[in-house]
Amino acid sequence: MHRRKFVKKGTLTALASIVGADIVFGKNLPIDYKLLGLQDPDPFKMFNKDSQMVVLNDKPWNIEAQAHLLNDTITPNKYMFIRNNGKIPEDIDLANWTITFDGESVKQKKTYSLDELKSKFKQYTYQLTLECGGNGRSEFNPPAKGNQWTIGAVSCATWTGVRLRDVLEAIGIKDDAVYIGYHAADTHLSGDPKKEPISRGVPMAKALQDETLLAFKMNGAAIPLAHGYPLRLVAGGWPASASGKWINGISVRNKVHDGTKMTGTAYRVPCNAVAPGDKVKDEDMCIIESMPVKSLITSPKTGAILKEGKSLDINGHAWAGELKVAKVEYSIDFGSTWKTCALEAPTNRLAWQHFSATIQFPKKGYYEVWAKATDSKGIAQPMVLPGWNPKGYLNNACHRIAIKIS
Ligand SMILES: Nc1nc2c(c(=O)[nH]1)N[C@H]1C(S)=C(S)[C@@H](COP(=O)(O)O)O[C@H]1N2
Ligand SMILES: [Mo]
Repeated sequence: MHRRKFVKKGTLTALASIVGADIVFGKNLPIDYKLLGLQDPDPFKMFNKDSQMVVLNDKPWNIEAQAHLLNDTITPNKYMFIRNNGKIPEDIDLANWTITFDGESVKQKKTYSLDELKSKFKQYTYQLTLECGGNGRSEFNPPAKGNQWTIGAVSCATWTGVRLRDVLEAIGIKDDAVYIGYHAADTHLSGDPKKEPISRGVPMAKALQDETLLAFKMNGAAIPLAHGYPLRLVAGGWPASASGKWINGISVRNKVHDGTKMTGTAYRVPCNAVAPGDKVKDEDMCIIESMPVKSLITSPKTGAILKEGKSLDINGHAWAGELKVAKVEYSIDFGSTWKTCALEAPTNRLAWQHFSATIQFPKKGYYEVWAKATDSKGIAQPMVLPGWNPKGYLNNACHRIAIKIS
């Protein structure tokens, strides 16, 4: 007779503590059996996310919000999207964390500990919009490879830290400085320690803006691990890929930074519009800088049902990269006519702006509420998909929700 091997008692006790309960019939388990409760780590628990968040990928972890989850003025961690290119660093040694400034264009190489950064430089807090360049990618046709973000790869939390500018001025940068590039502690999916999952950056003008921070707090507390603990670059209004998480180095470059995902087609769009599906040469692709104007209706949730005669309050946010949002309008007749929403000023530059409106519907039936923001230069969101591009970036088409009046 075939003899099966069973799990040992010590192993069972250990397993029980991981699944969080006594494994009642554990003695019947074959030795190589994998308990269902152990197979998949629960990302919502692991990252303190709301269970309505949507997991797009687990290797690496990429998780997005839904529109109605983003209703808060300041995005709490539980509703903040996660975008990773590599593996989240483990075993972070806070006491020994350092950041080194180097590159062709620093006067001398310099390393700071976190305590030094915090004590030597003045601290600032800003609310900053971070939107993934690929937010909205799922709608492009022909489709683009990569995480199929719908609308949920945007957040606007408060970030506290020191100004990158103050640190660069203390170190001294040469006149030929053109760009900064970040280096970080996350590891490449291949496991190759020499490869960086991502190492992007921004031109000096953006690096030296008041709001560009080396941040160590998010929403008043230590930055959650998935969002860059213990130190993160935050460059609001630009594709969030420029905001390096877990950073331990900044290189001041005398040319456009050429780190991983700065070159080729990554975070670039055709310099001139192309037809959907066209091949574009690398040299005809331009780096994405300020993000385009966009808005999101965060309340009510799409599909809301309302009694006839009742008015509907809508709420949402609008943002426009480096620019301010000048107006937000809504339409209930598929874009034929538009009415103005109330629009608040941003808390500070590069923070999203809150809008609201009270809507009356003429009679029973199915409606869609569309929202359209216009930036301070008069550029509005398109109602249909904007320019197709090979990697599916910068979809800022109008957001829509369905409403039924019964
Ligand atoms: N070190 C490091 N920084 C990173 C990334 C990364 O993979 N590694 N992803 C970038 C991208 S593409 C985005 S959209 C944002 C996402 O920030 P979040 O996960 O805090 O929302 O982080 C950016 N910074
Ligand atoms: Mo991103």
